Amino acid sequence: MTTPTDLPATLPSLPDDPFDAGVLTDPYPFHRRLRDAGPLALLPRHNLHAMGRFDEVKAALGDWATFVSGRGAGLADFARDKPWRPPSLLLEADPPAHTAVRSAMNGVLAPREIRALRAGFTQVAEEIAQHLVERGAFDAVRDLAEVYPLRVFPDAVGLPATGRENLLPYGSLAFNAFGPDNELRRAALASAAPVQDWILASCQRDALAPGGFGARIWAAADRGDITHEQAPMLVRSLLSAGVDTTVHGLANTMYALASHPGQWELLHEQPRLAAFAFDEALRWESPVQTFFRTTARDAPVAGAVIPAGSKVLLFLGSANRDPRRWGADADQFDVRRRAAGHVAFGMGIHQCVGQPLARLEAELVLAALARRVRRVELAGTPVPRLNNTLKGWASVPVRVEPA
Ligand code: OVV
Repeated sequence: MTTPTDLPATLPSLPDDPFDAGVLTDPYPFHRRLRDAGPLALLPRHNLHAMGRFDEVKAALGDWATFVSGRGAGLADFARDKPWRPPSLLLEADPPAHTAVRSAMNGVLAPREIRALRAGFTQVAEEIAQHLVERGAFDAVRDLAEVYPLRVFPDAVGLPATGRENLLPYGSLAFNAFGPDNELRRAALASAAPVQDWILASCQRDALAPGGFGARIWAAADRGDITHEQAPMLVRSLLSAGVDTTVHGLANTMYALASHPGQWELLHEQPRLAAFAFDEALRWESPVQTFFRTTARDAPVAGAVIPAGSKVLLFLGSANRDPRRWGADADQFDVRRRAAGHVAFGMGIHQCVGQPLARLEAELVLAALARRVRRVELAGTPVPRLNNTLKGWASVPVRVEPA
């Protein structure tokens, strides 16, 4: 028996806790060490295998039969640990059960359903942009990123008018809950009960206005595409994954642009770059930084084997800055880059089903601002917002110069 001499006898191991406040605030130095340690590493702190390079992260996301989601997309292993809520029928499911459910949701959120929202969403985007430019200085998180999605998304779903203030806390809870039993997760779960009650009630048929995404999910149940028991759970998926993600995506895009005024100038000269600027921002500072999978069988990765039944942490945000994929300037924010192909929305059968909606929101509000604003700059120190999964900002003060 010979062992290849170019392979390490044991996997590289990093002592870091990727969920500690320091790494969550600035994950990029840790990402570099993780990628440079090898294609596969151990994080003994949480008994995890981890991947931070683009090729391996993408391959694992694509291999749903080996890297399963049904045992949870967070640290908890549903084969052993009780989930904090009934598992998602989309995110935390595998084929064959996942297939019909996903197909129904593809229909509900199909590009042509999304296109029908364009005119109404544009009007709100223009109104908000106009108002912000008149103010001259504003907070790109509190006054923009948290405002626009909440003006358009709940109406598109058909949610009740009262209680919408629960949407952001619920998203924050769902994404914190993927992490380990740390302070962030405990604090989120401690105040969850009233928020969860409102969410559950809002997923029921009689709570949802006709014509919205919620009603369309119930209509799919009436047609027999999904069951009536599945319908409220799928509305819940919209409410879990549809708000905080777009808020963080917009906030991160505004942070990227405000901290790179030359990039804003390019966008102002060519507002049709808005969609590309958003993709590049998703790559450069991915709102969803990580997802877990569980190995359903021994999984060969880069000459090593992850044993069956292991929790594997996939660093999407690190894959999106891997110089092996993006070049030596991977850490640079450049709206002219071809950022398509990033894994900020995931990849494969679980790739974000709400992506067309997220893209529409971002494109419209960024273009509305880009046309009206010649120059953007930071007007104060941005304040990070910590979450076990989401990377983003609590505050990004900016000053804008009208065109
Ligand atoms: C937090 C989150 C992300 C993605 C999907 C879901 C939740 C879901 O509930 O399906």
